Amino acid sequence: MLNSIYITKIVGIIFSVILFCGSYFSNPTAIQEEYASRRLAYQKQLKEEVSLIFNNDFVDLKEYVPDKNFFYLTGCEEPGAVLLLSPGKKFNTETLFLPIRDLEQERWTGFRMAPNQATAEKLGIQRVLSKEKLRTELSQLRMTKSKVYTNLSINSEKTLAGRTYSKLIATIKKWFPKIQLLDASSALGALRMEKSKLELDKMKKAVEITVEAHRKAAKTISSGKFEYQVEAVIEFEFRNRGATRPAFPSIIASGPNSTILHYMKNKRQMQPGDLVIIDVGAEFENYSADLTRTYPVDGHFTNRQREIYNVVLGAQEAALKQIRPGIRLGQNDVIQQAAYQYINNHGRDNDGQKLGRYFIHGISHHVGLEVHDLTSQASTLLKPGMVITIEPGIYIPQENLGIRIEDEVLVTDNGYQIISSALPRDSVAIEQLMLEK
Ligand SMILES: [Mn+2]
Repeated sequence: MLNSIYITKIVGIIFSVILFCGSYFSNPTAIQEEYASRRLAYQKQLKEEVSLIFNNDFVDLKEYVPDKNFFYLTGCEEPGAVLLLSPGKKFNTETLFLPIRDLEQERWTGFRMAPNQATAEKLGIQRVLSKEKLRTELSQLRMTKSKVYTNLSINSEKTLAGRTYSKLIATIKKWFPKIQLLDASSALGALRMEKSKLELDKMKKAVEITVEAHRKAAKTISSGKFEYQVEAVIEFEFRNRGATRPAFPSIIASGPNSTILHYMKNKRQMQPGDLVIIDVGAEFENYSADLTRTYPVDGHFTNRQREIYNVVLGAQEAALKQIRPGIRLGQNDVIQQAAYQYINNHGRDNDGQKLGRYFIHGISHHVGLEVHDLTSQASTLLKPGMVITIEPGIYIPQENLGIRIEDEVLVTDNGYQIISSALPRDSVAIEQLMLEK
């Protein structure tokens, strides 16, 4: 039995430990907790290994975009930051390194976060130190034989972050010659494929903005107008509704351009009888949208255009029916097959040939922080919370006829939900949309 004095002492010690932890992490917000739990989940995947996750840096006057893996783990957009994660058996250490502030430079390029405890509390990250301390911190981890996972691809010169950091990486390799740099993208992809509520809210907002931009575009399209005029209306709508930027170069492809999958010059004058493919997406708080519709420039489809349009729509429906948890998404999967079979068994080209050969791209990709979102190579099965596109298309160059319909779909417990359903898909509804004022 314990003496009551000892009990008082023990209670006292426990109380001070709670107080200490409380001051160390003063009431993390729900958002801070979410980022902290992502870091924990990521570290669990890597077991005992160390990670260095680099953010992009600010380069000259070019538009600054944060690295999406870095953002996913921190919610931080500070240029030039580096996150060091060192999982341990008892305690995980997370340290964010920030560039030393240069007040003279800040007069040109703006305020930067300071490497101190106040920033740590703001971000909900254990420690925030000056980047100068990176070497000391790494040596304390006995890096001489460690593997280090990074978000820079092995061929790092290919990525913006890789180019920005090639000097730092070379320096780290010089400091620790035995270091083995490994690619963290598969571990990150595994986590990023399944979206949280916070992420879904942002993605739905990006979709909502993109739907509104499509609606405005539908009313703008007419023969005599240039593709870039439609692009201007769309991108005005993005920005005016709070999107940061287009998630990818806007595609406004009319007439013969509609048969070119990634046409993005957008400089042709639209002609009577053309179709125009509009494949655009807003980026909202770092999350992308990706929605495609095909409009008749005159406001009404010809019989032939409607015939092919309905084949594409039927293929999209056939693909949608396949979506549920457990279905494999990959090369030649059942979703792709369903769309291909539908296209190949409906309609003909002018030589009487089947149309399968005119469906020349993948039916689907994940969407998220990136428009073609990061995935895990190890796992291709659909799970609830994943968001994918369904985008069949038929492109017949000899008829100047290209049609694509693309929606975003959330995989649910039993099937799917189209999150872009506010935008009409049916050919008659498309014509009505173009008439609205
Ligand atoms: Mn797409």
